[in-house]
Amino acid sequence: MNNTEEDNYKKRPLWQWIMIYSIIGGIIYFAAYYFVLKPPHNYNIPVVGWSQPQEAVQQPIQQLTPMQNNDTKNVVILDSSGFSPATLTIKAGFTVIWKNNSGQSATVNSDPHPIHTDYPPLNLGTFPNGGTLQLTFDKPGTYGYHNHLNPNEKGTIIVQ
Ligand SMILES: [Cu+2]
Repeated sequence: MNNTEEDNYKKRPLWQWIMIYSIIGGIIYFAAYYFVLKPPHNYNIPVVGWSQPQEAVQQPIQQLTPMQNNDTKNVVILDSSGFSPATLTIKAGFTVIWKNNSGQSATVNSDPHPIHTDYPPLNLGTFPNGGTLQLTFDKPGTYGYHNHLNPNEKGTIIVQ
């Protein structure tokens, strides 16, 4: 009896071993995924040895939030009367798009003119008529900017 069982064990064909290991591997993979992903606010906690799937999940979530909420309300239009709306309030993580309808080249630069030092990421440079610029604001604050080529044209982004 023992001999027969041992013989059967040894004679187990390769494809059965492959199946057994595949099933075990699948269960471990699923369990690891399940426990890593289950906590809803766990995405920023590094999990040693599991960085690849975590990044793959993390990135779309971070990118979706501002995109879903942007629509057209975070667009600032520059025309001959200046930036409109002159003051735009957004939430942290949102992206502001500036569109140049002024008929000539313009810039978006951080206050104060002419040194542009308040918030260097706001030094977005020149955009031609019809062009756009954009910037995502991650930190709450009040950000003043102007068109460096016509410094009377001013705007403010308030990030909550
Ligand atoms: Cu300036």
